[in-house]
Amino acid sequence: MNEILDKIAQCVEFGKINKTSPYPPNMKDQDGADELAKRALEEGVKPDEILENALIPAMANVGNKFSKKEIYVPQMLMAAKAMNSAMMHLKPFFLSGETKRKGKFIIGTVSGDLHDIGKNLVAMMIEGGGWEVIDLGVDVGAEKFLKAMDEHPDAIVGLSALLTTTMENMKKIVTAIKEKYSASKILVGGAPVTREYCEKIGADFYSPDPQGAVNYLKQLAS
Ligand code: B1M
Repeated sequence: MNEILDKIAQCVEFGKINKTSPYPPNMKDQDGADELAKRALEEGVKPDEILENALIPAMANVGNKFSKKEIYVPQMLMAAKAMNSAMMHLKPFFLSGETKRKGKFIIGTVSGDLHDIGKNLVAMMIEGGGWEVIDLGVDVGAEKFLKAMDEHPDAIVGLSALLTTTMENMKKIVTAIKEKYSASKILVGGAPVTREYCEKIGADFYSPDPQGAVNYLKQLAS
């Protein structure tokens, strides 16, 4: 069983989606995360074992390498695609409640801002960390965040901002959420955001990269 989990982890870490995908060249014609995850389930491996012992450690390696600048956005996106291809087979078990997730995470890019590449990376790393992600998309205002919080009151919230011009909206959203859900935990990030800004607007945590976000959630869940 360890062998198939190791293979899935390797496919995710190096971005091997399925047998027909040409990337990475040294894994050409080999099964990818897609086929291997399907086979593992058929062989009776539990979905949470695949998540905990293959996808999560692989994505943690990806996150750490990205933080250390050993890999860049394209490699991370390939890893995300490979992870998603495995997740497709696991999701029905999570959605049915048969297998538990660590918690819920609501994420969105703040109102006025349409940048979503960084937000998507954070979302997929957190999903790879075993959380259910509710992705509200881009240009998301306080009202939409509050509506999502009404539906998932114990979710942790993540806000991403890339524009200095609309960064101020992060403050408005944090204030609105904290007014209604004072015990909520809010994580912020994005190129112009800093730890000082996070403290100034009353958010709980700032992470410069996806792995920091995953680590923060892990710490909250333990
Ligand atoms: Co825009 N853009 N853009 N843009 N764009 C920037 C951000 C800019 C710095 C370019 C520049 O002028 N040098 C500049 C902002 C300047 C500023 O505010 N100080 C800018 C501008 C001005 C604009 C427009 C206003 C341009 C115009 O129309 N005149 C316009 C605004 C549209 C709008 O949002 N309303 C605009 C539009 C666009 C495109 C649509 C063309 C496209 C976005 C496509 C998309 O996202 N789907 C785009 C792009 C691609 C960029 C650059 C080139 C790249 C951004 C990116 O994806 N980086 C960017 C310049 C640059 O950064 N070199 C630029 C890669 C991504 C992985 O990094 O998002 O920082 P990042 O995410 C990181 C971390 O920040 C962190 O993790 C990620 C991985 O490490 N992180 C979090 C992010 N969110 C997090 C949340 C967390 C934790 C960590 O917790 C919740």
